[in-house]
Amino acid sequence: MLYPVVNKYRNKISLNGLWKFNIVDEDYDVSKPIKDFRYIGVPSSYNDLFTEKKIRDHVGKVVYENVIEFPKSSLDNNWFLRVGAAGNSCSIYLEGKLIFTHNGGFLPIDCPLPRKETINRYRLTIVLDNRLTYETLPIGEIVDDKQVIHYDFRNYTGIHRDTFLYSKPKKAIEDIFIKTNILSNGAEVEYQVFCEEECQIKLLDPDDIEIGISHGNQGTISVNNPKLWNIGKGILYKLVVSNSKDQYCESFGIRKIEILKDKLLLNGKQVYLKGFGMHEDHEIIGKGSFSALNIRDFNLLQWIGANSFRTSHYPYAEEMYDLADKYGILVINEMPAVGLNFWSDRTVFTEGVVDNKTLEVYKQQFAELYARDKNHPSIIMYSVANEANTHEVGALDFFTEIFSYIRNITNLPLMIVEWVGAKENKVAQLADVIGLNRYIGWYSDLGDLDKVPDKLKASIEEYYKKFKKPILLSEFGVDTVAGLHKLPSVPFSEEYQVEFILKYQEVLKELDYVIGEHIWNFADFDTKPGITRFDGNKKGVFTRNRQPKMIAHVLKEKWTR
Ligand code: GCB
Repeated sequence: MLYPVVNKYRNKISLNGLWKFNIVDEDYDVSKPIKDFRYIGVPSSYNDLFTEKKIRDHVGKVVYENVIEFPKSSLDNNWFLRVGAAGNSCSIYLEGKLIFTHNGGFLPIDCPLPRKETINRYRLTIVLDNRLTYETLPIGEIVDDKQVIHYDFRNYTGIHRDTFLYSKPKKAIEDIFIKTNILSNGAEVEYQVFCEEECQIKLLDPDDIEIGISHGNQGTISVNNPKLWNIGKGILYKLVVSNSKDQYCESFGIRKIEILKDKLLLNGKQVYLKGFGMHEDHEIIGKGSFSALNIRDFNLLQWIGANSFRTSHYPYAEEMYDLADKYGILVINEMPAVGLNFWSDRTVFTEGVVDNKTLEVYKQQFAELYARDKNHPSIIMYSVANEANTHEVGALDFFTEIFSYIRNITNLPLMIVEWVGAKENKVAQLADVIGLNRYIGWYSDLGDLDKVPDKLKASIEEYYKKFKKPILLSEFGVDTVAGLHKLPSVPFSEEYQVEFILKYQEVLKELDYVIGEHIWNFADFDTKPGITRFDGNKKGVFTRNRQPKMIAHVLKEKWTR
């Protein structure tokens, strides 16, 4: 899947801006133009834009309507609607006729538009359904018409990412796969182009100077003295693929990722991950993605000296990976496999709950994720799930199937993020890296940080002894109210957050199979209401508005030393 671009052969027209919107019933009649509506901004979640609870908390369908018009010269090309992401599932109608459906709120919708020669203007309707079930990711349950979710972020809904009409030629360059190999005397770029026509391939160096050329849709181009993509060095090469009817320019980086003897290596050198689990979450726009806000996040990552983040708990907007490529930040790309845990005795991995149907949904979404993200040098690993009930017998079959499916598609290391103890865990042997989420001093032993060293060490060591895999401490953190200071510290104070994180870091320092620390969370974020959530989750190192808490200065000092 290639991102829409504008060039001599291709066009794109933004559909961001105002749309007509409303919450609707099951039997909403799409055949007629929307009558009863209010205006909404795209991209954005709709939940926090209006003043009524009935909209904010709506469970079910909503409708977005707009009128699209094609440019005069458009008949030579095929046209598509691209929605970066809209959740959770969507149905797309042109003049009231269903033309496309999509399941999954975090990956692109790429819908061919069957236009007629004589008609230039069309009514475009997008019906979204925010219900989460066992056949969606994340999974959820509808109980008494209410949405029940077993994970810790808002089920924000809306057209969340950039939305375009775009065109490509009739025999277009459909896709480009790029793989790089670092050799003792240089590097090589292996490429495969999906196109009915034969293409010419030009390789441009980071200064846009042509350094190689090749013909044919599959091949290899050598690079002398390659400049390697690295942390803080977002060095990008380009492949310009062209033929008489089309052209596409795809960026990539030359770098090598390995897991070797419990270490994470980037270009042959050991890397210790410093960073965060993040969320796409902001006031008012919810999960809407905006360049300016994304840039702020990257500037904060750079300022604090982070070298990496996990896209907890779902794939982020394309631009986040583009920025990571450019800033030289490592990304662990997480599937939206969260909620696979009812926090009770109920079994998750069983027929009728998370079963083969869920598995198919998972595979489909991984295929879409890979199709979208395969060429980003910043992506160093895929995280297959967060805090699933991996102690259940059924989890082993489920994840065996998933790991083997993913391994057929990508060579990148795979991580699973765990909450269960090593002894009970039936799945972690499948992974290359084990992510552990630990909250000693918060969800257990609240306020008693003296308990951290022994308990944390024991729980990490237990994993290593049993599975012999490198470990990333993928979550640790405490809710912290910005501005609340206490001496001596108490939970929720900024002092407690500092002491907690320093305590954890002391332990990690001793364990040389730990490949990194990802603090939970980069910034405060909104959650479903709960008595442990005061206006959302406050474990951010930054506030929801992206200003530093005290811990941010401490981390900056340590991470940039
Ligand atoms: C976790 C989850 C994360 C939560 C976090 C918390 O283990 O993976 O989604 O937000 O704990 O703060 O409770």
